[in-house]
Amino acid sequence: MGASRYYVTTPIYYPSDRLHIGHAYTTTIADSLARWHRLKGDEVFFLTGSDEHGQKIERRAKEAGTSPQAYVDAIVATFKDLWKRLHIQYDDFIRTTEPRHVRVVQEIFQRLEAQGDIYRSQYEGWYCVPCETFWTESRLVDGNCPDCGRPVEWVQEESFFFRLSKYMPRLLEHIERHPEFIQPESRRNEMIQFIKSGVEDLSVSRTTFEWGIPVPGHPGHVVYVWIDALTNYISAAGYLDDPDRFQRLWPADLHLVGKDILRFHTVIWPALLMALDLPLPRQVAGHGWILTETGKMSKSKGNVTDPIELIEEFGADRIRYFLLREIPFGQDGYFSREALIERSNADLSNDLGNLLHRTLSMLHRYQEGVIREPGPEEPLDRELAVLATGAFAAMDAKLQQLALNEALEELWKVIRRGNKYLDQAEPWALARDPAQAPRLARVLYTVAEALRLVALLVAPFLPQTGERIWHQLGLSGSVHQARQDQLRWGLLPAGTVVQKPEPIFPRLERETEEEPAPEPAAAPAPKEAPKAAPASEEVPEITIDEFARLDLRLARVVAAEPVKGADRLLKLQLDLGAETRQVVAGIAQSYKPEELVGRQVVVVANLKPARLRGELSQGMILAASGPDGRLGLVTVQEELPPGSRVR
Ligand code: ME8
Repeated sequence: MGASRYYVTTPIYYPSDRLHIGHAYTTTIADSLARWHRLKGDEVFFLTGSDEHGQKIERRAKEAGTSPQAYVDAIVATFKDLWKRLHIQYDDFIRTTEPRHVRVVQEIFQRLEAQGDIYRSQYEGWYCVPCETFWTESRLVDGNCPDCGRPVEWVQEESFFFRLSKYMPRLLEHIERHPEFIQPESRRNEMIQFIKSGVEDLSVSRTTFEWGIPVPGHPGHVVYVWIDALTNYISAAGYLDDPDRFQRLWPADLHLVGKDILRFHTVIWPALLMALDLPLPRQVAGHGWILTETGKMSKSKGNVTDPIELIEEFGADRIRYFLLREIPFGQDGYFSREALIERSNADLSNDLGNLLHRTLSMLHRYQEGVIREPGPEEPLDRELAVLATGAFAAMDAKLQQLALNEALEELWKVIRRGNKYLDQAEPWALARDPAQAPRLARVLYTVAEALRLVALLVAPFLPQTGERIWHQLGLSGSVHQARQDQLRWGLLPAGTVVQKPEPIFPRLERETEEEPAPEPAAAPAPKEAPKAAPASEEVPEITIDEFARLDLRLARVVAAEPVKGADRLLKLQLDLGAETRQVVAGIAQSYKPEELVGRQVVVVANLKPARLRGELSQGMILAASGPDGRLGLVTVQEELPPGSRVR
């Protein structure tokens, strides 16, 4: 796959207010695609910015008692702060008040006027200030704006018009010839219908406000929103300033927008480009809405979720993962804290975090934290290697269709397979036989190497996570510097010293849970710890049938980690032969997690599941408690398969 150039954009957002999670959604998608193309070795240009002119901002600034420029300066600073916290790595941030942009807009206006594509006429119509949109009488709903429902104003003014209608036949032809131009498919059909229903020329100047780019040669007129805003995509690429650079960058590969502004990008923007004799962008893709229980999130409705608060609480990568994984591109999706917590616990803690933790714990426990020269590869190892090396192409194919959620699903197949691989390869059993050292080295090598690939492939989507896995694996440099050629299997060098495992995604407490059930832990709480073994006569006699109701099973501890905020609890993953279970046990004061991995324990397997500190516990492990509260785990003398019945 040869490297090529990749130019991706987000909308330039209005600095009329702070951004919300909906804006973060568009930008996270663009950032992930940009990072993916960097991994592929492409020359990437990822552009975002701010759309700073217009009547709404003029009014807001006035209300705030400040100048429009000072007003937008302050808000744009919050945009940049948000992008930093969300780890958005843009290559350029264009502000429409910058001279490099103003110059392009004025020159374009003049040129279109000179060639007769912009003409002077009279504009009359109903205008919605918050939406900055004109409406014909017939579109009004009860005399109000059909979009936001608020009152419209009658506006009559001299205005310049762009001959939009003239370009519609050419545009239709383009859309029909390039099925990839408008995504998703359903929106493409909508746009075709819209164009066929008849498009009028477009008013492109205003005399009713001042906060805009002056129309050259016509005092009193300022350029109206769309010519000003849309041209950011070429002004930032060096349209007039740097023709060589522009030549290299234009046309853009992807304009990523919300469905609200898809029409402007697929009707007005292509027509403007045609009038300027410039090639059209390869693709314009409109995504769906992030909704909350009160409907579409929007600044004017006041039901917005502040992404900065969420990032502070959950970390950027959990938010990014949720947005990318939960909502299929083009569809609307609900955002809720509950869903975020659930996604994070299931995919990030249980699958990814657990795989990393198990692998590193065992490398420390059995190999002093060193990746050893591996023994011969067996079919089971090959299977994981093939899946992990195939993931890049599988993900790339999904990303070309903008199916980011499915691309992540492809990667999670590798992660889940990695966990299953460990269960099947049983390194804890190999570790007990010195003759198996080369095999053990192979198993741990295989899973660590799979994790190296996971770090590279997850990094475009979850930049901090990729980096943390990379470092915990003991790899040098930054995962973000690595390129596609690093995705070959077997590049992890023997001799690498891995770091101590540090949980990358501690499980989050669910919020709607009832009070936790009493702990079915092996050990009672220290304050209740018996001073001596209770006398048997205190417990009533039972029959053999009553005893038989207990399903006691032998299990092997495959992973153990502390439970956040509970100093007595450990969360254990137990292999019961036919299944793996999670059990939370109150043994943290007697055992360290790393001491437990590989041990045989006895579990009450038919105990009703309970939640402890938000963690699911499916059973209870047995331990004897000594007079000082010290515990002794119950085990069996012989090596027997996990799942063996204890009676
Ligand atoms: O429209 N769900 O700026 P804007 C998902 N300046 N995405 C959402 C969203 C939601 N609930 N709400 C907003 C403008 N967005 C113009 C653009 S481009 C040349 C000019 C996202 O600040 C989505 O990407 O109103 C939408 O298109 C954009 O924010 C609108 O941002």
